[in-house]
Amino acid sequence: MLNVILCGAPGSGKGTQSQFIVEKYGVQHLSTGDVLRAEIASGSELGKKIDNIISKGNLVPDELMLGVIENYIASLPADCKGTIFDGYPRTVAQAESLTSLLEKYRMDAIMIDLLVDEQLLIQRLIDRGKVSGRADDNLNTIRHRLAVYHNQTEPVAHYYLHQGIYFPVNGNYAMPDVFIQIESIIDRETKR
Ligand code: B4P
Repeated sequence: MLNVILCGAPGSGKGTQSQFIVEKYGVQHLSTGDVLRAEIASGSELGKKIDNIISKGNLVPDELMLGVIENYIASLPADCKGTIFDGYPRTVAQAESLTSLLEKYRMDAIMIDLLVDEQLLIQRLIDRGKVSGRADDNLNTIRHRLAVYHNQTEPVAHYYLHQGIYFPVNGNYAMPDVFIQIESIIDRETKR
């Protein structure tokens, strides 16, 4: 089973690379960002609360995210080839919860960290904002999201480094060239 925890700053290409991984390896894709946006689109009371948080560039509370992940893992089909955890965990508390859940279900994982220069991240998100209509893809919110990333999400890399499953990737290149690096890590690590 192939479980990949795909991390990186906003706009680092997590969603983009997840699609390539799904196509090549036939695994499931869990994007916590997509799950949250679907809840917003449903117009529920919860969705309104989430919208208020995301549009300001903040992270949704850990307890809420844990519920999403628990439900997801518990409902995986028996013949599942694995999962891309796209955008989860974003805090050390989320990483600890995910470790406990994976242990409970006897699942292994590797963590791939997409590293991209800050100027490029900002440019990509501004470009995406022109077509995505996402409330969080504007310059002020992008700057705040990057600050949140440095404060709350970057420590997650150290957490996985200590666990010995941390694999950095240079995400500054064109999409197919980023995927070549990811492929080589997955192919090498799944042969072990
Ligand atoms: P996400 O939906 O995860 O989105 P993201 O970080 O903004 O973007 P991603 O890295 O997926 O970039 P993409 O491939 O689209 O999060 C949104 C929000 O949801 C968060 O800010 C937070 O509020 C909330 N949230 C989500 N998960 C949470 C959690 N676990 N806990 C709490 N809150 C949570 O790429 C960006 C753009 O760049 C695209 O237009 C793409 O085409 C382009 N691009 C990608 N790779 C490129 C490349 N190599 N070269 C050129 N362009 C590239």
